[in-house]
Formats: sequence, structure tokens, C-alpha cells
Amino acid sequence: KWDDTYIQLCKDILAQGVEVENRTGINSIKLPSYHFQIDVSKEFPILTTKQLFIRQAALEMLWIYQQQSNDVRWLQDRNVHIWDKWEIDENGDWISEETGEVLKHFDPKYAHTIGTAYGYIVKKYKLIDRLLDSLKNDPEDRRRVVSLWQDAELDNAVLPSCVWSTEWDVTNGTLNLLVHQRSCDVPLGLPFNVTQYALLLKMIAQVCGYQAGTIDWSIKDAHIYVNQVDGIREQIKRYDENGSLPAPILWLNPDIKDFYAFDSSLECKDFKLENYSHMGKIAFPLTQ
Ligand code: UFP
Repeated sequence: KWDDTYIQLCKDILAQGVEVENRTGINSIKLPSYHFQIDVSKEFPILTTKQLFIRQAALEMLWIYQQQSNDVRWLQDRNVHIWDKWEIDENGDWISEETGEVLKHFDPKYAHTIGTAYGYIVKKYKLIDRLLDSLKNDPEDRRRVVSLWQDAELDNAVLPSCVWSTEWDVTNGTLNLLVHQRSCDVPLGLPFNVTQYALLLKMIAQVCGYQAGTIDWSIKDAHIYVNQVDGIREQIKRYDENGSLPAPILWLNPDIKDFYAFDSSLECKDFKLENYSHMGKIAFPLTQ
């Protein structure tokens, strides 16, 4: 179960991780790499040892892969504020929330965006259209790499994509996914990222006529920032005392056969989490 895998990773970081400095100024405790597998045909992965807001996770995923946008205002219009700290202002400046200093200057044409990362890359390189075409017309294809990491685009990105590539294969009518994450904020990023890629897998599988199978998740630099340790200890305590709760069911509107047709308004009408019980929110600081 996803909670078991996740709590084990947290315990491993606290037990074996190394405390290091990094660009943010807040030290992190890191493991150099980590790997796990989730079977989405058996369980929709969303943590129950803390509350996760699936609407926000889904909208960020749809912003990247369906809208193929880098415009932070699209998220803000839907009450999603996770990218506010990385928004380039109208002068092209990216400003530190804490000190007000200019961390980096960009061409003002990137105002209100995160620059040349994530959705910008998906759109420019037609990554989703290529993926859908290959899945529909050439199921045995072994070249299905979707890479958000494009070296030529790095200089104009506020944050180079963290989850940076996916690989997709079809085996016996089942679509399986491998995800690479170059840098992983385990308390805040990972629970969000796993749920959103599981949803993406289910959506892509449905519109291409496959069952959703496994996700292999491969992390380089799995870390907990030192100011997040208390929250993680609280989550581990919940798990050690109570285990986890049964996984909810994800309902996806079966009438949608076109990836671009899934509702990406504030309401997200085409999916629902049924019977999501969880142990309540844990607030973790987000490091810019
Ligand atoms: N991060 C994630 N997942 C994401 C995302 C960011 O874990 O989807 F956008 C975290 C990882 C790291 C920070 O703590 O954001 C990025 O910093 P850096 O570029 O220095 O690795």
C-alpha cells in the first residue's frame, strides 16, 4: 500500500539520510537515490496518513500536460497557489519571498509564468500528442520517452522540472509507467506527484483503450528539509499507532475518450475520489 511505501521512505531518510546544505538555505536530510513500485490496478495511491488535496494535484497535472501552460495565473484562477513563489513578475524578475531580493532576471516576455519548464516544454515539443499517437497506433513501440528535461531550455526556467521524464509501455493491454524525479521534497512534493501521475496514467490509459497498470518511481535526491522533520515524525507516529486507512476509489468519467476533454475547470467534474478517509492535514513549510 502507498502509505506503507511512503512511511518506509520517510523512516529510511531519518535513519540513514545525510544532512546537507543546498541552494535554498534550509538544510535537507537526503538519500542519494530511492526506488519503489505502485500497482495502480490494485489501489489508487493517495496518502491516508495525512490529507491530500487531490483537486490541486490534478489541476497542476492538467496545467502541465493538458493545458500545456506555464502561466501561473491559470492556476490562481482555480485557487491553486503552489506556484505563486516562482511566478516571474511583470518586469521579468523572480523575487525572494523572504528578502525581496531579485533572485534571477528573465526576459519580460516570461511575465506571470515559470519560464521555459513543464507545460512550456510539453507544448513546444508536442510531447502529449506524440505519446497519444504512439499509444494508439503503435502499442509495441519501445521509444516512448516523454522528457521535460531539455538542456537548451534550462536558462529561462525558474525551476527546471523536478519530475522530468516518463516512459510508457503496453503489456497485455495494460499501460505501465516509469517516472524519474531528479529532486524530491518528500513531505510536500512526493505525495502530490505520485497522486497526480497515477491520475495521469488512468486518464491516458482510458483514452487509449488500456487498463492502468504499475508505476515505477525512481528518485535522485530524496530529501526532507530540516524544518519539516517534526511534521514527518507526527505522520510516522500516526502510522505506527493506527496503520493506514483503506484506499479510496477514483471515479473517472467513462464517457471521456479524448485527453483534452477532461474538465479542467475549478470543479474538475470528470473525476471523483470516493470514500477518501484520512487522518487530517499536516502543514509543512514550502522552501523556495
Ligand atoms: N519539488 C518536488 N516536486 C515537484 C516540484 C518541486 O519535490 O513537483 F516542482 C521540490 C524538490 C526540491 C525543490 O526540494 O522542489 C526544487 O529544488 P531544486 O531545483 O534545487 O532541486
